[in-house]
Amino acid sequence: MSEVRTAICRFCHAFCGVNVTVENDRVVKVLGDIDNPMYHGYTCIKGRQLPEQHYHAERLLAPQLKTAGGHRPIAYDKALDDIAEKLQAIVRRYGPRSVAVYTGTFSFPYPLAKPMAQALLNAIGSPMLFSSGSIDQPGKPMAMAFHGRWHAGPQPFAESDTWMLVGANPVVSKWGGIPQYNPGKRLHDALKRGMQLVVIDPRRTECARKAAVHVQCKPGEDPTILAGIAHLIIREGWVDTAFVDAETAGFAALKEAVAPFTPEYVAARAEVPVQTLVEAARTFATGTRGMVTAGTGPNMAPRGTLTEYLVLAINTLCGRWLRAGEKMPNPFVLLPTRHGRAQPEPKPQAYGYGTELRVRNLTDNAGGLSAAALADEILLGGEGQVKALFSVGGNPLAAWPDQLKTWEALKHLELSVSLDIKLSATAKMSHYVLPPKLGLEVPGITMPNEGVWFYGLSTGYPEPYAMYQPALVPPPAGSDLLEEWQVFYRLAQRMGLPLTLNGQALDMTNEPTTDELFEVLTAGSRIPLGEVKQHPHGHIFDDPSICVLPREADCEERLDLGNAIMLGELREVRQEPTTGHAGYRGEQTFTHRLVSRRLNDVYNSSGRDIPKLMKNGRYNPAYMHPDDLAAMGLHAGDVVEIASARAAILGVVEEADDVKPGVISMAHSFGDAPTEDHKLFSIGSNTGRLTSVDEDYDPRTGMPMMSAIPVNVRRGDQTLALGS
Ligand SMILES: Nc1nc2c(c(=O)[nH]1)N[C@H]1C(S)=C(S)[C@@H](COP(=O)(O)OP(=O)(O)OC[C@H]3O[C@@H](n4cnc5c(=O)[nH]c(N)nc54)[C@H](O)[C@@H]3O)O[C@H]1N2
Ligand SMILES: Nc1nc2c(c(=O)[nH]1)N[C@H]1C(S)=C(S)[C@@H](COP(=O)(O)OP(=O)(O)OC[C@H]3O[C@@H](n4cnc5c(=O)[nH]c(N)nc54)[C@H](O)[C@@H]3O)O[C@H]1N2
Ligand code: SF4
Ligand SMILES: [Mo]
Repeated sequence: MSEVRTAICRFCHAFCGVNVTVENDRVVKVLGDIDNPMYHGYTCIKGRQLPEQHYHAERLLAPQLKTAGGHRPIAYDKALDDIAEKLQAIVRRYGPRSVAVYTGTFSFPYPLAKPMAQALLNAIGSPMLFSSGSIDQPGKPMAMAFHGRWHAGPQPFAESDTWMLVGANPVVSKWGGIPQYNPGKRLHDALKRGMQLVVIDPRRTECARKAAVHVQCKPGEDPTILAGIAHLIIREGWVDTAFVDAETAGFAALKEAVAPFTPEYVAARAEVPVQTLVEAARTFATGTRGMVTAGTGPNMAPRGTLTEYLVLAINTLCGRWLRAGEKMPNPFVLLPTRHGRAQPEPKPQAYGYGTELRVRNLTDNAGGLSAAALADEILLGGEGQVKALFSVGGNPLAAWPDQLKTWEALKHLELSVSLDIKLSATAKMSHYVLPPKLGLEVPGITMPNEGVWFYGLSTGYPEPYAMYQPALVPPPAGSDLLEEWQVFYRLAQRMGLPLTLNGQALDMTNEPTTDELFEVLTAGSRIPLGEVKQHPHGHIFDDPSICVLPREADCEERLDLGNAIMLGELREVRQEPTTGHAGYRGEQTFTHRLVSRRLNDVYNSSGRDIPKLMKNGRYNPAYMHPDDLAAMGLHAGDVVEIASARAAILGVVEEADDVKPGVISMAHSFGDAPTEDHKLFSIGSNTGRLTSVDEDYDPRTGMPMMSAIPVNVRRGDQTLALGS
């Protein structure tokens, strides 16, 4: 029997609405759902591989215990008994803080995973919850805390006539800037309407090719470029003075701080023509509606927080925030109603509160506890040392910065547990690997993409869309699997600890169902979950009556254009050398800068083992401009050594005329432990190894330099091309 059901693709965070063909309890085909009102039938090549992902030969179908002879299957009940006992012993011996949880990319699609892990940590009394968001774009919430959040939010993409993307490529990444739900169509429609797009990126990306102005800059110069754009906006009189006068403080300080960033200075330093820079500023500022948004590139380059702050400042200078009476684009569906107000929110404390980490004076901060400090927390002896680590849908050895340190740290743990579908680079090092059920085997809701609203300037769904998906197929026959949340619930049961979810105490005797917990998670939602369930293709729960409310009479908040910390950093930027590749430290010179990027066919470290996603190769090429290759006598396929101040990796060069000369563009989360480096051609190499968590980092978020990394390139060991 064959039937077609609708589902939420959870291969990535974009959650496309898809049609799934099920035969004899197995998924056989996945295509886009043309009747879905948010995605309109879109899928990408990854999503169409959900059957291959679900029935992959290397998918773990039972928990694994690490033994001297490798990982061996073990029953879930037994694994959880053992882990609970070990956890209790560790807490008794070293205290609650010795237990840490890291939630990675694949905790996002399963919205109960992180809150349940958090609930267990709370019950144990450990504050040590870290997420991949802290090594992604922690500068976004940090800058928002400095500048202030406009309660009603930004102007929507669909109504804008101009837009600026700074180091983001949403058409491929399906992440911020253009709403990430079929972004290609949204961009196409916007350009047809006449939108003028500006892209600032060292690579002529898929988005840059559609831009009216592409600023193909030297990487790492975003604070300089954005200060230059703010300078032009002020100098040319493009400021929305009514808005700035009424809603902001600190304009004079900003004006003074950007004054030295003349177009000539910026253009020379960022290696772009003066005219292009002026055009970029003019195109954005003389449009009537639209936002500047930044992506991972500049957020991972030095001073990501400052970049995000200047992004906010430019939007504010141009008054690009929703005003009273305008329709709220998305008043939420599965979250409580958002009645936007045309006023700034009170600014939260940005950093310096809550848990203190034991290294680099880091504290809790708006961007969350820094996962970049977790390796040190494991390695550094003394009170509070982390002894047990759970990785939930993450791959620290592949994804964390400073891979050599991470490698040492993971070897150091007394208890390491990976919740993963396969023996990833990290799982291979873990004492226990606990495999979960996958997306089509468990219920799902689109709520996480509503929550994206709170992440910096991102908006999540541009309209009040929601969808629920029931479990569609059973997990493979004979498997022994649990959902991620169940692992934490059952550990708590075994440890006799009570758990609280969304303020509600859970029944610790009779295990609730996922659907019951979804009800707890969505309590108070604008639309009841039960109503969302009535719409198998997803639905836009529009309510045109929900409009932006006026400023409250007693509101005294103002957006801060003159934050002293940020403008102090900007003055430091102006003191830096303007040529070469000296990086944060300035004591060495380098030939190139290595930048981050996403590849369409893989998702961080996922997908590289699925045949249709491997057709472009299994490694992460080191993309370089043909002139750079010619100058070094290199050809596509040659092995190079790429050396930063921290370490060296090997790469396989690929010719790419869309990359600016002097730049190497390379994807992250490839490779494995250093002992596997000879497999370069089948596993790629790890750019995280080039970064240093304790030399080049943001002092408040702990975010290390993970893009625009100064490196030297030279010919490497060509025999590897034969070996792997
Ligand atoms: N140098 C450098 N480093 C970077 C970046 C960069 O650009 N450059 N990017 C950073 C960013 S933005 C991020 S978000 C992080 C990502 O950091 P991580 O999230 O730690 O890394 P991933 O590779 O996404 O790990 C996801 C893991 O989840 C597993 N998995 C797949 N499906 C499921 C599932 O359904 N359930 C569970 N439990 N597990 C599953 C996969 O097998 C994989 O091992 O990396 C960061 N690191
Ligand atoms: N197919 C696919 N999709 C993904 C992922 C994936 O691995 N594959 N990863 C997911 C994750 S975890 C995230 S966080 C999002 C990220 O989503 P995006 O932020 O859109 O990430 P990228 O596509 O890497 O775009 C970053 C851009 O920044 C540019 N860049 C690098 N350094 C600099 C710099 O110093 N300055 C400037 N101006 N630009 C710079 C790069 O050339 C690149 O084009 O994507 C998600 N989506
Ligand atoms: S973009 Fe691709 S992988 Fe991501 S949800 Fe959509 S179909 Fe799935
Ligand atoms: Mo990310």
